[in-house]
Amino acid sequence: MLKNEKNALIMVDIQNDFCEGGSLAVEDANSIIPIVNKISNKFHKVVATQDWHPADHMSFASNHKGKAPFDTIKIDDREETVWPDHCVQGTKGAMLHPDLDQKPIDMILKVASDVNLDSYSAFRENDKQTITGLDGYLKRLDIQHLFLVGLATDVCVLYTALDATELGFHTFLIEDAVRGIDKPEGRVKKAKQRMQDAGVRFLRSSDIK
Ligand code: VGL
Ligand code: ZN
Repeated sequence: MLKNEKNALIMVDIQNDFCEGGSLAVEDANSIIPIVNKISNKFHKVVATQDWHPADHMSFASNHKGKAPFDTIKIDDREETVWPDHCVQGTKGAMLHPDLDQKPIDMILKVASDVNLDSYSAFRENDKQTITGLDGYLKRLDIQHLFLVGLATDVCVLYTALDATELGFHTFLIEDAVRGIDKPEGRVKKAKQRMQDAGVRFLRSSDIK
C-alpha cells in the first residue's frame, strides 16, 4: 500500500466492551489488535469508530421490559437485536482498547448516540437516512479505496462494508483483522456472503505492504 494512493483504513469499534472482559465481548477480539497495529501506519488516512450510546439507549435489552440480550424488537418496520448494555458514553467500556495504537488515527467518529436509533454502519444510522458525515469526509479527501478491520464482523463491520460499496468505494475486508459475535451461530458466515455479493473484496493483513 502506498501512502500516496487514495486509501483509508476504517477501524470499527475496537473498544473495551467488545474485547476480552467487556460486556459484549467478541470471541478472540483481542487477537486483532496487534494485527491492526502492524498495518495502521500504511494508509493515507485512518478513521476509528466508537460505538457511543447513552445509558438509556434503545438497543439495550435492559431498556425493554421482558427482553433479554440477543432477543429482537420491532422498530418501525425493522427487526433489531437488543444487546447487553455496552459502550455507554464516557465509560471505560466505550474507550478504544488501550493496546490499540492510536498514533496513526486521523479521525475518531462516535456513532449511535441518538437514544432512539441504533447505527451499525459508520456511514448511515439504521433508519438508512440519517448520515454520519463519514462519506463526505472521505470523498472530500478523494479517498477511493477503503480497508476495514475491527468488530464485529456480523454487525458494524458488515453494515459499514455494505454502505461503503453502495457509496462507490472500492471496499476491502482484512479478514484476519475482524472478529464476529456470531449469535445466533451462522451470522458471520452469512455476513461474509452478503459482503462478497455486494462486491467487497477479501484480503489478509500480510497483503498490505
Ligand atoms: C456492535 C452490536 C451492538 C458492533 C455495536 O460494533 O458490531 N454490535 N453495537
Ligand atoms: Zn452498540
